Amino acid sequence: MKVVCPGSYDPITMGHLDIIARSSRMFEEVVVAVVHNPSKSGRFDPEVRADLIRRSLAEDERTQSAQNITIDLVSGGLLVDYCTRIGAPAVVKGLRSGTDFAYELPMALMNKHLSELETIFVPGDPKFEHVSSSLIKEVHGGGGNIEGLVPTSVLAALRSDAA
Ligand code: COD
Repeated sequence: MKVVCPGSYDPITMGHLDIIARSSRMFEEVVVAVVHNPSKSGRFDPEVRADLIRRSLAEDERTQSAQNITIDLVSGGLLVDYCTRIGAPAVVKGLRSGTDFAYELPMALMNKHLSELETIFVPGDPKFEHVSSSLIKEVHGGGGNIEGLVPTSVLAALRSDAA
């Protein structure tokens, strides 16, 4: 089955990478979709986010030789329409906590309602339960140590961005 791992990935973290790596073991094809809202500016441009994902996949021994992972940019529109267009019947979402579930469940039900798109929830690795892109940016911006929580290429990009 072809699945989509959608997210903002601004930037990719070790939590995201873990979900992508595990998805690539479970499914034939995994599309990592960088979904961005053209009217909102993130910390990194969508193309840079995609490039950081590509570098992160190359760094991780679970994904560096995986042949079934592709990266795509999705600008505006509904996720269900994108998934229909590329022929993916399901999305994979990582869950860190009950709060994530409460946030994700209405989206999952809406996507099912709109076009029978299924959502597969994968429990996140507890090591990365406290990790989100927004906290990474905040902690790094305040001078905190985020080593081990993001791939090396992301750490380098955050450091050079701040320079
Ligand atoms: N461990 C495990 N999973 C994690 C971790 C972690 N440490 N960090 C993040 N994740 C999971 C998140 O739970 C989420 O499932 C996924 O990774 C992506 O996370 P983010 O933060 O990069 O992305 P979000 O949550 O900002 O992305 C939301 C979407 C862009 C996927 C969503 O808003 C969407 O589908 N938008 C498209 C428009 C649309 O269709 N809207 C209607 C929806 S019903």
